[in-house]
Amino acid sequence: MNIKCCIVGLPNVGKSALFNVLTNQQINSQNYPFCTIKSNLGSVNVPDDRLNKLSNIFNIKNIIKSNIEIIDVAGLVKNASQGMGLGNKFLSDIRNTNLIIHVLRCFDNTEISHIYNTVDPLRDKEIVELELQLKDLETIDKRMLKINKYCDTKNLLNEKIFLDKCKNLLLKGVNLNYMQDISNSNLHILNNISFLTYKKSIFVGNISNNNYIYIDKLKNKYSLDNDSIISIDINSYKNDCDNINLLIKKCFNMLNMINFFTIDNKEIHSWCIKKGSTILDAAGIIHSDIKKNFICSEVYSYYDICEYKSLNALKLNYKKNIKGKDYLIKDGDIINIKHR
Ligand SMILES: Nc1nc2c(ncn2[C@@H]2O[C@H](COP(=O)(O)OP(=O)(O)OP(=O)(O)O)[C@@H](O)[C@H]2O)c(=O)[nH]1
Ligand SMILES: [Mg+2]
Repeated sequence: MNIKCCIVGLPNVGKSALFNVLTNQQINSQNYPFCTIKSNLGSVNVPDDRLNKLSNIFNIKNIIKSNIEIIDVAGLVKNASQGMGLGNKFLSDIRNTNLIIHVLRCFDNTEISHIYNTVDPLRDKEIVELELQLKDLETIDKRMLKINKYCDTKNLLNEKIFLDKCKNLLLKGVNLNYMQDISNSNLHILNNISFLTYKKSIFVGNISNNNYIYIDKLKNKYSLDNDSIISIDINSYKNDCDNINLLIKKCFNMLNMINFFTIDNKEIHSWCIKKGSTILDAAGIIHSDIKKNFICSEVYSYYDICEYKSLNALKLNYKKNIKGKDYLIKDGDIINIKHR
């Protein structure tokens, strides 16, 4: 399953620097705004200590980790929606992603320029969010025009009512992901339209010298908990490896993803899947033919494997489970699907 995250923020806040750290690439990251003029693509492995443990137990060196695609989007500025800066054409790069990593400059350094001259991540956050909200308003207006043309069916009428509600929220400066108790049919609309402010987001405060003053301000003003904001010293990331790994894990968890594993003679393969998926969904992620011809699956828990150290010992101790297609995959399940 492909997970895509995009890195957004004002120009020159360290987005490409973060992209390089995450993806191990060397794209241009320079001290001037709009250094990035077209989106960059890369990917990062999801760190998972369990894979090394499985590798030792089964004596298999080849590990295939699950990964997340990362897109480094060009910097957004105030009035990008009216064409300022590089305009808002890059917002379409965000549309196809699952999660927004919003980088905020949280370090003082007069040598690194800031497009608005002062360091103020609270203001910066609101500028970028406003541009995303304006894009969503534009999307709603376009959709409303279409609906008004054909608004004789009940479904479209419901959609119109819901979109009006969304519009009112956006006009008040509220992101659509603040909405609670959304009915299934409205969820369907939100997902179909793929609103930018409905996407999950995580903030990265780019700090230096262990100065958390701006992070604290952000946390206080917006009631952000440790799952929604993380501070990283992007420039000295070698000292900040833990936080980089933490960021990847947080993105993964925020999207409600879990891992399951397959093991054969040659390799240990980690796959990711949405929490609440069935083993049949898992089969489809491995190969559509395996899903089509699914019979049943052996399922072992990671913890049992760590305790008993071999599949044979698990079988002897009745720790092998045979599950049918409706079994809900758990994080860390090791599966061996039988198919025709
Ligand atoms: N001192 C310091 N400089 C940083 C830090 N992070 C990034 N920089 C510098 O800030 C400048 C901008 O970084 P980029 O990664 O190019 O910024 P960007 O957000 O991609 O900018 P655009 O592509 O223009 O939108 C570079 O010179 C980086 O070396 C940091 O944590 N501390
Ligand atoms: Mg850049």
